[in-house]
Amino acid sequence: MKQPLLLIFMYSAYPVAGAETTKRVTPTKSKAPNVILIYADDLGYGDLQCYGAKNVETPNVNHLAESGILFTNAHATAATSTPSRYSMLTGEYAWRKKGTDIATGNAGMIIRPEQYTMADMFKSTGYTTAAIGKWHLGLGDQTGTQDWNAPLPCALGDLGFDYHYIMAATADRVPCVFIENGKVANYDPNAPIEVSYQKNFEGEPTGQSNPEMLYNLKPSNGHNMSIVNGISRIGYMKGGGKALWKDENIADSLTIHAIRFIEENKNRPFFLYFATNDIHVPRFPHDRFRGKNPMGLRGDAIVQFDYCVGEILKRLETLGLRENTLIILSSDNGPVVDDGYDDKAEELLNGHSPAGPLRGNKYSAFEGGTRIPAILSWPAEVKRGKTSDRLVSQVDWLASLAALTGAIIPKGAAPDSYDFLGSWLGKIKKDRPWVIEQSSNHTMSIRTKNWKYIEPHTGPKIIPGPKVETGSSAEPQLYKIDEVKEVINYAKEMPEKVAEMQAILQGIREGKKLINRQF
Ligand code: NG6
Ligand code: CA
Repeated sequence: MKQPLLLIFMYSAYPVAGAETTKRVTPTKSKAPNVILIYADDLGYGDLQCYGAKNVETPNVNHLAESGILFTNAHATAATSTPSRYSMLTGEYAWRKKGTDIATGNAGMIIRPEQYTMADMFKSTGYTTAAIGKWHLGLGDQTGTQDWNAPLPCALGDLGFDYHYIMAATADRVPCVFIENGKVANYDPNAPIEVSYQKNFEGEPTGQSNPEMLYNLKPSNGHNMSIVNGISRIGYMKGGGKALWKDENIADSLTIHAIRFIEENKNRPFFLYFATNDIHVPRFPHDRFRGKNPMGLRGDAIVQFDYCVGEILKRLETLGLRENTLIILSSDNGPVVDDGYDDKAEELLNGHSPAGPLRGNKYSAFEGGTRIPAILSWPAEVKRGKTSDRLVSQVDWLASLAALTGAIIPKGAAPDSYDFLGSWLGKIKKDRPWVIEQSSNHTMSIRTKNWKYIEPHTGPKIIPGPKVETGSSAEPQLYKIDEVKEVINYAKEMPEKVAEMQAILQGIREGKKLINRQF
């Protein structure tokens, strides 16, 4: 049985191996805070009211932001889910590791059991840990070999999570069942599950062969394979029976499990990775969130996301845990409008700009792909009502939170994660010297506080389905951040700046430690 943390909590007093040490921050009087990471999917820089959205109300997220710090210059490491989550949970850039692009639902576990994760870090200092929601980092030993009717040979329990209740990949990828502690939740022995990303199972309808069965949502691009709950998906599956999810209940189901985990651990420090399905496609929120904004299903999914945040805050409050719970709310990558289902998201934007003033969306090397909303709230220690334009990256959460808990990161683990706890808590005015971003076609960018350099890449300029600008160009691109929209390319005019940015990027590729250890 795990014991509550007994140490007097002084996050600055512990050296963090494998990561940088921040300037000493005033030791806190609080005992180890609970940590909740609310990680939205495809939520853009302009999608929340507190970030300027006009067409949708997000009172709970606004309230969270008012209770802490709203970051205007926070970055995911990649413009799609799998690499972004990989980097965030391991503290290693995904581009250092093969097989970290958008994963299928039958991908083998991408983070290997021997790797160090954020959950391992929390566990090492006595926290109880859980992952609830979208996973998208593979399960089981090897791609395509999983037997979904038996306990999986490796799952999140091997990555430091004491409890998990997850979707294997995304809601638009089979298998459409929740996995609880390595087994299909609510397993139906009368409907054995088979999954293939190669070919359909005989006699099973697909979106392509039986479009008349798509009573909930039709695809606009791809997504025409197995049909579950009147929605066709990517990949083929058979069976599932009563274990199959209903899209309209996913948010409730995840929230209920998250709240149950909080309740069960109210007397000891816990870490909860709450990765919502919202606002990824297929957007099919519950009826009670429908029609509350002019943007149709995409807006409704934002409203549903906000509700889930509210439920968690409410429960923390009634349990008396809110003061000493550190919550970070963010998103895995930038927004997308039409991501493959005919949900009228584009037609109904009504002037809304999902990426706010930024150029580019999900998938893109432009800022909209990776500059994301980020809010930190910890009433016991962090002043309320602040906005921060510190340049910060999600890859640093691991080392920063390790500095907070006093965890020692083993040598060689989390090589790209640095301790910027002071910046995240608003106690030190320090920018990360640079952040690295990876687009969906692996165009690499480096962004400092004032400049952004995008490496030359010969890929197409537009992804046709979602009509997203990739940001790729055969020419080097250099943009001034204070111009907000990346439009005027200064690369030709400023070759020294280009060379300087290239040199940093090259150094990082080679694994050099380029951040000064003392701030
Ligand atoms: C794309 C899917 C898109 C989405 C994305 C992953 C098509 C046409 N598009 O391939 O719908 O699932 O992968 O999104 O299939 S992510 O946020 O999980 O990275
Ligand atoms: Ca995503």
